[in-house]
Amino acid sequence: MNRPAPHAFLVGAVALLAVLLPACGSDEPAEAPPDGSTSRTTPAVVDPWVRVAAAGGNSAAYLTLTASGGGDALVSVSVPTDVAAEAQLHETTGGMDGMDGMDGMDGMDGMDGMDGDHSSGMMSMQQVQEIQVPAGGSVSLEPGGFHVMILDLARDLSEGQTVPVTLTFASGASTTVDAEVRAG
Ligand SMILES: [Cu+2]
Repeated sequence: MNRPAPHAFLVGAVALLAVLLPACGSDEPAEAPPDGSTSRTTPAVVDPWVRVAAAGGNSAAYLTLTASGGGDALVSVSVPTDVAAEAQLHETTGGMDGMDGMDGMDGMDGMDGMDGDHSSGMMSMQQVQEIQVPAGGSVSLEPGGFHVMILDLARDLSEGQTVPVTLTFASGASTTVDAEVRAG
């Protein structure tokens, strides 16, 4: 019996959904903060959201970072422990060989169920050390690309809730945003 457990199927379905969702167009840059005159302004966080998921599983957060001044880089992320055990910076790629990044991610065991399903495309992702925000530009964390991986959820994430996500930058600055839970 190779039938995946129901929760494993759900993870696979969510992963597949992430692949199928069209990439959002580039968002308009946010307006500069009031004190945007300095070159080391913390990047602005635009439209943060988190995908609906069940306790015990994984989720992902998406947002756009806009640097009105000098560039910066997102170097770490965290969520409260009553939300999930861990958050990581990840990048999804279209390759078939990136599964090494999944080491230790017990919650992703269900991805095995997608092995051999080459016809629908395979999502692979890996942890990244940083996500660059170009000076005067922006970078989008969106389905199919960079994302904040949220591992081992302590509770259900239901549509309409918000999750505080803390972003720390190479400059040393950190900011916490409330990401809205959406079906995706
Ligand atoms: Cu991920």
